[in-house]
Amino acid sequence: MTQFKRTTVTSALPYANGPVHIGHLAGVYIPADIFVRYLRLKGESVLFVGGSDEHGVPITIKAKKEGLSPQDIVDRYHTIIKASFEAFGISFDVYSRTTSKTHHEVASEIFKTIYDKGGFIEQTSEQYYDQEAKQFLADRYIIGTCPHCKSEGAYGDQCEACGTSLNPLDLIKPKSTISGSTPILKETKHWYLPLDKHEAWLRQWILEEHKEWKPNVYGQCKSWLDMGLQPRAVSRDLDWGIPVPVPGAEGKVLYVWFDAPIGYISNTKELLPDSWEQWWKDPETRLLHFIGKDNIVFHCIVFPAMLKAEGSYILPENVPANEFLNLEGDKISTSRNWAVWLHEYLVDFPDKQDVLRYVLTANAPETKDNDFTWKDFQARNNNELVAVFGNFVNRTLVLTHKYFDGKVPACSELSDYDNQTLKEFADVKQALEKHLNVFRFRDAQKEAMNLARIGNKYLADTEPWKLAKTSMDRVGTILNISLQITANLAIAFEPFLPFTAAKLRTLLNLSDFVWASLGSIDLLPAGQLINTPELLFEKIEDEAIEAQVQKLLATKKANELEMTQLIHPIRENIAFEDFTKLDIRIGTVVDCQKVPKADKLLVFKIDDGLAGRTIVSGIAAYYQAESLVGKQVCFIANLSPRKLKGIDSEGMILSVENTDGTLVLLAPSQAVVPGTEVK
Ligand code: B3M
Ligand code: ZN
Repeated sequence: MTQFKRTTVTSALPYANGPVHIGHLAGVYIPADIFVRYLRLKGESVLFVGGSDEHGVPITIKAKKEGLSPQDIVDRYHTIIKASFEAFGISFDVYSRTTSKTHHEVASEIFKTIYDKGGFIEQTSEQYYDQEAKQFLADRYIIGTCPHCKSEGAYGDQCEACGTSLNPLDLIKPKSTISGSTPILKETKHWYLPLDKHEAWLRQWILEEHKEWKPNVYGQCKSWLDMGLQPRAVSRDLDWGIPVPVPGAEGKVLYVWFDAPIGYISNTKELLPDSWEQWWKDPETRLLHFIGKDNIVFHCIVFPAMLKAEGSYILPENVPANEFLNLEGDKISTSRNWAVWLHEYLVDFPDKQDVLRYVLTANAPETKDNDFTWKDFQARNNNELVAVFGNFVNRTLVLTHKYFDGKVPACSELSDYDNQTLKEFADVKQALEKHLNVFRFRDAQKEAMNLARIGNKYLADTEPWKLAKTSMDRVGTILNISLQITANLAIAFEPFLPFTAAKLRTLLNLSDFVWASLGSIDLLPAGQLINTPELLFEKIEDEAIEAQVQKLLATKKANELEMTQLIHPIRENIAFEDFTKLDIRIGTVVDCQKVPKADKLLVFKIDDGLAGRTIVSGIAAYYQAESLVGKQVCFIANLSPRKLKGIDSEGMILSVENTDGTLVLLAPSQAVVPGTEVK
C-alpha cells in the first residue's frame, strides 16, 4: 500500500446547459464534499476541484433554440450552478470552467503531447454534411424516421420514442435540423485514441490491481474490457469547443469528453499556477474521481488512457461512482422538468440546506438506484433531525442555562449508567472512520446520528429536570456529559451537515475542533460559557410537503399535455364512397408464428369466415406470437396481396400506434362471428 502525502478529489463537471438538481447533489457533490471535509478535519492535505463543462453539442443546440450564442448559455448556467453549490456548502477549493483560457491552453498542450508521441491514429469516414449550412452535422443535428419503430423525429444518435441508440447513417429520410435540407455524405478526417492498444495494461491495472473498487464500478469496467475496446474519436466537426491544435484540422474541435476531464487539471492550474503539478504528477498523490454511473467508462478507461498516453500524469486510485437517484418513482429528467432544482429548493426551504444534505445522504444511491420522496424528506426531518438530534441538543442547552446560568457544570462522580453511555459513544469515531474510508457515507451518517440517539436516550433515562431539587451535583454531571456529547456532534456532523455543525460550534464556543478529538469527553472545560440556545431544526408541516407534491403533479400534467400534442393533425376530408372502398373485417387468429430471419414480423393464419387467409404483420416487437392465438383482430380484407419475406400477405392487420411508438392491436369489444364487416 502506497502511503499518500495528499489527495486530489475531483467531482464531475456538470454540463452548463441547465441548473443542477438533487440527483447531481446526491450522486456526486455531497459524497465528494463529505469526504473532503473529513480529510480536512483530519488535517490531511487535500484539494477539491470542480467546475462547469461548457463544450459539447447540447449547449450549441440550446443556444440556437434561444437565439443566443453558446457563450451566453454557459455564462448563464455556470453562474446558477456555481451559486447552488456554494449555497449547499460544497466546499470546492476551485470551481472554474472549461471555457477558461487556462483550460484551452492545458487541453491543447495535452492533445499536442499525445499527438507528437504518435498516440493518436487518423481515420477518414463518411459523415452527414449540410450543404446549405456548409457544415458537418453532429448526430443530434440530424433527425429522421427511426428504422426500428418508424416514428418520426428520431435523432441521429437515439430514437426517443423507442429508446434505441442509432447510428445517423441508419435513419430513414434524414434531415438537417439546421437548414431542413437533406444532408449528403462527405468524407471527414478525425483523430482517434486507439483504446484497443491500451487494453492490456487497463485490464491489469483495473481488474487485477483495483479489485477494491466498488462492485458497480468494477463490474462496468470489466464488461467494457471484456467486450474489447475500440479506437474512439477525440475530435468533432463543430465550431464550439477547443480547436484541434494540429495542422489540417480547420473547423474541428476536441470532442467534449476529451477536454472535459482535463478541466480538472486546468482548474487546479488556475488555482495553483506554481504548484499544480504535485497534485497531478506526484506518485505520492492519491487521485479520486467522484462521479455518477453514466460517467464510469470515461473516468476509468478513456481518461486514464489519455493520461497514460501523455505520459507524465498519475492515474486515479479510486473512482467511487454512484448509481442514480429517482424522484417519486420516476427517473429524474431535465427535459421533462422532473427534478427538484437546487435553486428552487433554496427559495421554498430557505436555510434548510442541511436538511436536504441529510436526506440525500441517508438515501444516497451508493449501491443501487434510490428514490427521493417528499414524504420521506418530511419524515426524516421531523423524526430524526428534529426529534432526535435537535431535541437532544436543545434540551441540553436549555437545561444548562436554567440550572447553571449557561456555564458548563463540573462533572462529579460517574454512575454505572454514565459509564455505560460513555463506553457506547467511545466507539463512534472508529465506526465512522471505517465507513468514511471506503466511501460508505450513508452508513457513516447513521453512525453520527447514533451519537445523537445515545445522547437523547441518556437524557430521557436520567431525567435531570427531576433531580434539580435533590442533587444539583448529579444534574451537573448529567449535563456535563450531555454537553460533551453535543460538542462531539459538532465534530462528527461537520462533514455531513456543515451549517449545523458551525451553528453548534458557535453555540458552544467550541475551539478544539479537529477529528482527532472525536470521542473525547473533555471538549468543553467546566465553567465555559454556552450561548443562548437556538433551535437547530424545525418541523416541516404537511402543507409545505403538499405544495411540493402539487408542483410535481403539475409537471406531470404538463408533460402529458405535451404528449398529446404529438398526435398528428387530422388529414384532409374524404368522400363517403372512398371509405366504403375499404373492406374492413374481424377475424379470429388460428395460428401465429414468428417469420424466420425477420425480427419484426409475425405471420398470422386468420379465420375470416371464408377459406381463411394469411397475413404478415410488423408487430413482433410488441406481442408474443403464441399469445395471439384465439384472439380476434381487425383487418383490411381487400388490400392487394403483397409478398413479404417470401410470404403472400393477403391484407393488413390494424393496430394503433401509441405516442411512445409502441403498437397495440385493434379488436372488437366483444367476440363476433369471424368474417363480419366493420362499418
Ligand atoms: N459533463 C457529464 C455529466 O454532467 C459530463 C461530466 C464531465 S466530467 C469530466 O454527467
Ligand atoms: Zn424508434
